[in-house]
Amino acid sequence: MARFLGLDASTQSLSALVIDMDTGAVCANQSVVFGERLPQYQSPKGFLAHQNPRVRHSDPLMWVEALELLLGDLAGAGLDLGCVRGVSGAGQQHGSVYLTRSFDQVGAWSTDRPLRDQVQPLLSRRTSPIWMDSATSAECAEITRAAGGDNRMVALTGSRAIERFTGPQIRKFFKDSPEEWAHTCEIHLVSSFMASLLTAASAPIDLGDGAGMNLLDLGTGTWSPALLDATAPDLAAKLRTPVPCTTRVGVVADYFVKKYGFSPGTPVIAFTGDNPSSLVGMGAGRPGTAVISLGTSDTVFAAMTAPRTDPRGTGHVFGDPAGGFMALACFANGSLAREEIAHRFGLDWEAFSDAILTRTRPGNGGNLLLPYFVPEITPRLPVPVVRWFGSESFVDGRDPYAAVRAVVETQALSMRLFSRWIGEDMNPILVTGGASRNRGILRILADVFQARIVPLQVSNSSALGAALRAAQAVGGTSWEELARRFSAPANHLAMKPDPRTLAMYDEAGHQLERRLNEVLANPFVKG
Ligand code: XUL
Repeated sequence: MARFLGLDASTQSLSALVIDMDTGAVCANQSVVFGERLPQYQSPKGFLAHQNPRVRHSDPLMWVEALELLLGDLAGAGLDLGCVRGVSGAGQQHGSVYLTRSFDQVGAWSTDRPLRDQVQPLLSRRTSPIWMDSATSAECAEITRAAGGDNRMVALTGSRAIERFTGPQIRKFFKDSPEEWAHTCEIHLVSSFMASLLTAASAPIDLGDGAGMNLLDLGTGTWSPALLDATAPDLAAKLRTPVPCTTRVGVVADYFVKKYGFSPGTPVIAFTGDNPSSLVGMGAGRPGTAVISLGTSDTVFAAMTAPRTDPRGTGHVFGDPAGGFMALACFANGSLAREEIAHRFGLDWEAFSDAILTRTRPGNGGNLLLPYFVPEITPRLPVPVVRWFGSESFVDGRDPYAAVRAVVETQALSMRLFSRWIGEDMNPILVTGGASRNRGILRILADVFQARIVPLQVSNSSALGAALRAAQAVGGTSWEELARRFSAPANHLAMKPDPRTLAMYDEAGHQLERRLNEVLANPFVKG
């Protein structure tokens, strides 16, 4: 039996998906939701509470415990992990883990003690800044200055210096915590950290996720000496050489063989970022298909036919696991903003969808909401901004249905606005993530983008992408064949655009841009 396991360490959960090459089936698809299974970490949404909304950290030990729980669940559900021929994984991008000793110095995990207890003494920093953290504006400015300006940053790394990116986060740690910094000998992304746990060795960062650090020279595929210097002293010594994400980085450690039944010598392929992994999971690793991912963050991405960067400075270029590069725009107020509105008005997801499909009309009678409940990445808003414009009942919070349509229309319109630079074909658009089965949300995406919106059969495209990457690297199956077998679109769930809404959404897009410009000019003023 040729089976491949893909893991996905996302913001709110750790998931596993197993594909079977013989039958073409997904034979396991399971998650551990941190808030539910690991309440002791006090991270109901996957991160620790902090009074400053710009600070967002998680406890890396929560991810370690989740790995054990998840493998235990799989084995407990009767899945024979001994049949797995290769493992790869994905992680929320940009988050970083800091160690006092290299995983290589640890050698092997002891089966006498839980993994968590063995990892704890290795941490030089108790918490990990994650992609939602935006507390590094000063460091971004310092790095940009040292590197020679925004344009130089973009030319080198594909992105401006960005608050959540790992380089500025590393610089802040070095500046704020000199003692812990002095004890740090190795730095990992969430992806390479998870791969290191699994192999009991220091796994290198891959080029896909590495591109989200403001440290990688995209032209050479190596760390940029100028950016390493601009970020922190001796940084080169704390990072392993980055590798293409098809690289075999080790084998599943003895600990997991003994405890969960993996076969000895099971190869582990480099882990990458959740978005690059999702790109191949969606069967979109080759240019020609754009993807919208509706998760904790919403992202719009596509494999690139030609090198391009975002003149507005909010978009990014990452490595595409299938070769070349991918373009991406990321929005922090994704599912958390939708949940906020649903929760505030006591609506379940069916009622949420119904509010769009049957109770409100495109354009929302002119009602408009800026739904930035947490600091926003795109456009760059350093503080939460929530503003209601329109009818009295809407502004006063007495119109739940209009509020639902308003949050989704603004999300879709701003995805369209801020992904134009990507310049790739945007019809059809594949859609993935938790909200990709919500018909109301698909309706608005189809009309705003005037494109056919197509969900996948499998909803966890990042874990699927990880399993496919393992199959490609270990089994040698081509990307095309893997996509044909496992990334089938659910055409019966596709949503077609209504051309009558075109002019109205163009106008709504202008309105939104006008409101955003007002707020961007002075985000700290209360509306
Ligand atoms: C991408 C980004 C997010 C995280 C969340 O740049 O910050 O999409 O990867 O998982």
